[in-house]
Amino acid sequence: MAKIQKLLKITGTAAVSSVSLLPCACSTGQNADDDGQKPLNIVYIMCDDHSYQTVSAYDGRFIDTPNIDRIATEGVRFTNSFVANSLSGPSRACLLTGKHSHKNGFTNNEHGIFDGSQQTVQQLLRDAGYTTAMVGKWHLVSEPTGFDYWDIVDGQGDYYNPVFISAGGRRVEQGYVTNITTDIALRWLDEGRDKSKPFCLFLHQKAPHRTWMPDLCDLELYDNVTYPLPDNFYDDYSGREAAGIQEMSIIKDMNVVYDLKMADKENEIHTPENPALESYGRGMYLQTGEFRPGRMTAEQQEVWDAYYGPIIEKFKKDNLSGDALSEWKYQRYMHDYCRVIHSIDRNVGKVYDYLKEHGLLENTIVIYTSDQGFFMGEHGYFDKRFMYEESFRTPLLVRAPDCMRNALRGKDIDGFVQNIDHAPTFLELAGADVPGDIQGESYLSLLKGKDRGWRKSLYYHYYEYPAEHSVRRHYGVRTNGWSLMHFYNDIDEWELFDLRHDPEEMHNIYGQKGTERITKKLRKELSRLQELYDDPIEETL
Ligand code: SGN
Ligand code: CA
Repeated sequence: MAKIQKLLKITGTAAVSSVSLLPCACSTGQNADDDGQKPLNIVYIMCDDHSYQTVSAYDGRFIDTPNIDRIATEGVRFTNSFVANSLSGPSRACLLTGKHSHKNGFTNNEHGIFDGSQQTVQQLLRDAGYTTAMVGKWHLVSEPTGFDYWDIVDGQGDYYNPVFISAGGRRVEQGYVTNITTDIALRWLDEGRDKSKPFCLFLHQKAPHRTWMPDLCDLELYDNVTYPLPDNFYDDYSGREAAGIQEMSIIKDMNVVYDLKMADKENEIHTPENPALESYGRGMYLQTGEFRPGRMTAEQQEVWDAYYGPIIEKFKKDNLSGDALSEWKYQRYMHDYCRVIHSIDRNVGKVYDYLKEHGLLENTIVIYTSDQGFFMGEHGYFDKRFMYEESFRTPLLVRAPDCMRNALRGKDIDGFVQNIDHAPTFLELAGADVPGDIQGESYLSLLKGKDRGWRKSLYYHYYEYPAEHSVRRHYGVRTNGWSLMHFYNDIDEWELFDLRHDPEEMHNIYGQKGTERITKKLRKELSRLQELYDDPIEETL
C-alpha cells in the first residue's frame, strides 16, 4: 500500500487531473427562459458498458456512485430505459439518428461504417442554431460529421496514454482516459465553443469497457470488498439454447491473463478458458492492446506491477480450480470494473461542478447513460448483446434544468424509453421540428409528467453473429410483464419469459401449455412493431 502511494506521488498520477479552466465569460447564457420554451444546453454523458447494477441510484449492492446519483436525486431516474441493439457502434448510430439499426445502416461493429451524410441529430441541432461537440468514444469508423468540434479516441480507445483523433490529426494524450476525455470536454465548454449559441455536448467515455483497467490512483480501492455472487452465476442454461452456446462466460471464457491481468514474469500462467487463447501467457499479453510496448510509461507500468505483482504471486501459489477459480475470477472482475466506475463517477462530479460554478446548471439538461447494459456475472456472463434484461436495459438519469425540474425532482419515470428517443428529445428541447422519419419519441412529455399515449412495448434487434462472444442474432418484443425473443441464423429458437415471476429469465416457457394466448398476443405485437419500424423479418429460416 505505502509503496503504491509513494509511486503514485512519483508519477504524479492524481485523482483529479490538472486541466486549468479559465474563468468563464458567459454565465447562464441567453438561451433559456423561465418556462423552458427557449432552447436549452444539453450535456449528454454516455459511458461504454456501464451496467445499471453498478449505479447506486439503481442498485446499492456493489458500489456507491454519489456523483452520478446526484443527477437522479436532483432530476429523475428512468426505471425502464432500454437500447435497440445492445452493442456500441449500433447503439451510437441509434442515438445520433433516432432510428433503429436497419434504418441507420449500422447494424454491427464488425462490418459497420456509419454513413455520416445521413440525417443526424447533431446536424439538425446545428441547423437550429446550436453549437455541437463530440468528445471521447465514437466507434462509428467514418469521420464524425455535423459537429463544430470533435475529438475522439481511436476505435475502442486505450485506458492509458490514449490516442485522440481530431480534425487536426492524431496525437497521444498522457494519462488516464476518463480524466483526459472529461478535461477535453470541459476545455471545449470553457474555451472552445461559440458562447453566443446554446450547446450540445456529447461526452462519451471509453470506460468501463473491457479490459476494465482502473486509474492508478484507484488500484487498491475496494480491495477488502467481497462482491455477492449472483443467484444464477452457475446457470446451466437448460431450456435456453442460445443462452448456453455463447462465449461470454466468466467461468469458461474470461481469460485470467488477458482480462484479469495475471501476467506473470516467469510466463508460467497459461489460460485454459478459451482454446483460441490457450497460450495466452505474459509473452502474448505484453504484445497486445493496452500492454504492447510503449503504451504505458515506465512509471505507470511500475505502479501497475507493484499492485498486480503480489496478486499474481498469490494466484500462482493458490493454484485454484473449479468453483474456487470461477469465484476468484468473478471477484477480480468486479474489483477492476468497480474501480473503473469510481473514476467515472469522480469525473461526472467534475462536470457537475464545472456547470455549477459557471452558472450553467440552471439552463442545461444533463443526461447520464451508457451505450448498453452489461452482465455482472448474471447467468455467469460478462459482456452484453443479449435481449436479456441486464444488457437490454441501460441506466438513464436526467437532471432537467431549474426551469423544468421542480415538479419532478427525485422522481422515477417508468415509461419505456429507448436510445432512439434521445434525438427527438433533443430536437424538441431545441425548439426544432422532429423529422417524420425519426423512429424514436421525444421523452420530454415524460419529463413534464405526462405519459398519456406513451408506448407500451419495445422492439429489439441484434445482428452481430458470427462474431466474438457468439451471441446468436435475435429480435424480440418486450412489454410490461413479458419478453419474447427469436434467435435466428444458424439456430431457430424462441424464448418467452414471464418477467413478473421470473425476472432473472431462467425459465423459457415458450411453447408450454397455458402460454398460447400470451404468445399469440406478443407475436402479434412483434409483427406490429416490425411493420411500424419497417423491419420485415423472414420467420422461416
Ligand atoms: C471488443 C471486446 C469484446 C466486446 C466488443 C464489443 N473484446 O471486441 O469483449 O464485446 O469489443 O464491445 S476486447 O478483447 O477487444 O476487449 S462494444 O461495447 O464496443 O460494442
Ligand atoms: Ca459498449
